Amino acid sequence: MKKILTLCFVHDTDGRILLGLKKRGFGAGRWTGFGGKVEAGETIEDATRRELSEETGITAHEIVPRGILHFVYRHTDTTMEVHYFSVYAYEGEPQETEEVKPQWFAPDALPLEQMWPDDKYWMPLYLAGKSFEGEFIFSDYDTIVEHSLREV
Ligand code: 6U4
Repeated sequence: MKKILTLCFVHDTDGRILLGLKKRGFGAGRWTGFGGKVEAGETIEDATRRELSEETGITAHEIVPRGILHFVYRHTDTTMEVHYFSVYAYEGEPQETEEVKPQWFAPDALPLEQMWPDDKYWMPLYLAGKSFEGEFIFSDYDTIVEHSLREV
């Protein structure tokens, strides 16, 4: 089964990046950007804004597309097509919700060991302002068995 999802990272004017500690559900215990499934009748951009607002209370003024990654979770027979975005202009202050605890990080001090294992590969491209495309094949949620990644 293939799912379409979104993921966005918010940046403040001091160059910090907002991550959320997922408290429950898929990816619980990991620091990630904000996002989720695209619902019926919604565009990918709509879903990106909605998930950011639901998970942090922030309203994005503009979302900038940054790339697409495919995650194949062989052990669950699931493929996720995840659309990445950046947010530089927004309204509101991040609030903790039942699902996510938000926290600002300096880009050179991201908690990579508590993030998805693929983040080490694509995050340097993301932070360098590049757009990217790739695929990561997992044998379990902690183990990447194959991957491809390119700048676009
Ligand atoms: P529900 O349970 O309906 O609230 P929803 O919030 O719609 O779920 P969820 O939490 O399943 O969706 O979304 C998973 C999030 O995790 C998406 O933003 C995509 C992201 N994601 C999944 N695998 C990832 C990976 N390997 N690396 C990564 N983000 C990943 O950086």
